[in-house]
Amino acid sequence: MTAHGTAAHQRRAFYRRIDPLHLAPLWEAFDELITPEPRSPCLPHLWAYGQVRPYLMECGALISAEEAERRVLILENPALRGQACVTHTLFAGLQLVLPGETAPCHRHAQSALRLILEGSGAYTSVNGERVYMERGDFIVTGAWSWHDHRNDTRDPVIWLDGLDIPLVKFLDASFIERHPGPEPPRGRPAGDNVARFGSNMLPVGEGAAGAASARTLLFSYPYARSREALEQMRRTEQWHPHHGLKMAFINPADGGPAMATISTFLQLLPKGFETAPYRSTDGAVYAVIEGAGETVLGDTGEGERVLAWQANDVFVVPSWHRHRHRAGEDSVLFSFSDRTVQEKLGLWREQAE
Ligand code: GTQ
Ligand code: FE2
Repeated sequence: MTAHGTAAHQRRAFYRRIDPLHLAPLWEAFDELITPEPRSPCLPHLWAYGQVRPYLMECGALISAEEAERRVLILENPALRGQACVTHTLFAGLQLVLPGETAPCHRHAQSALRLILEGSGAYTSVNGERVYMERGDFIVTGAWSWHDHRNDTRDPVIWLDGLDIPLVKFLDASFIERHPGPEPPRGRPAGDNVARFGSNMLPVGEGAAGAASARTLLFSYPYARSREALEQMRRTEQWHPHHGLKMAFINPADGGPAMATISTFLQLLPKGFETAPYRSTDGAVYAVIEGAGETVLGDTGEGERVLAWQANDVFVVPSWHRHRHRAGEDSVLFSFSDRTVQEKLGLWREQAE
């Protein structure tokens, strides 16, 4: 046997001897563990609304919102089947509440966002305060806030859920509590939250902004307002080469992200605009609110992947996947990612070309 062969043999024999002690050699795994750049196993994928919606409606006949607690179809990353993950840190799902239904009140350690895709006039209540839903609205349910959903309208309501379920699971920090009574505690009147915290003012005497910034103050971001901001700003014609016109939703108390664990964005891409190649370490989930276009992943030619999208489609761009968006029409994209978590940990990076 060669000297090299002997060494390899001796090493394997050694690994077998230490194995029962739950020991393993780092040097055999090092290059897999500490890679020169991110190598996400997650795959890019698009869920076409027209394709998924009929199945979501079938769920309506299969189980009630009450029995399901939440009637949601999970958008599972094709590379992470069975794990309820759209990326390693984030959960995404489509939720249906039919006319007359209530999804019961609970609270949990996980933070949730809703992006309304279909229906008008249903509500979710956050700590008892009703937030009436219109298409495109972005609503936050901060960690440990009581929330229930109710549809008193004549049409189904469907929205995209985004939660930090995988992240909280990874940290082994999950808690949930179901509200004991049938009725959730009634909070402030509808509209109070936007008036109180979403009007470029903060109530004097409700605590310093510093103390408030830890909590989710503002939980209602009506589309009419954010869309109007984009519409006004587009007149300057100052398009960012990599983002078009992209705004981050913020917590008005400190200018930080609207949610503690999820960054959220709204982006306008005018008809014909193509963003320059870009990648960042936060994998992102996009929902198409308006328009149609495509997102090209990978490099031109070899390994290129095209996701063609239209209104209400949802797609995922994994971490460190180079991509560019092309808008075939004036388009508005909502997106969310774990960027704020990475920034807080000093990990976030981007590469703009
Ligand atoms: O609406 O409260 O998609 O608790 C997953 C967990 C939605 C919700 C989800 C939840 C909810
Ligand atoms: Fe929930």
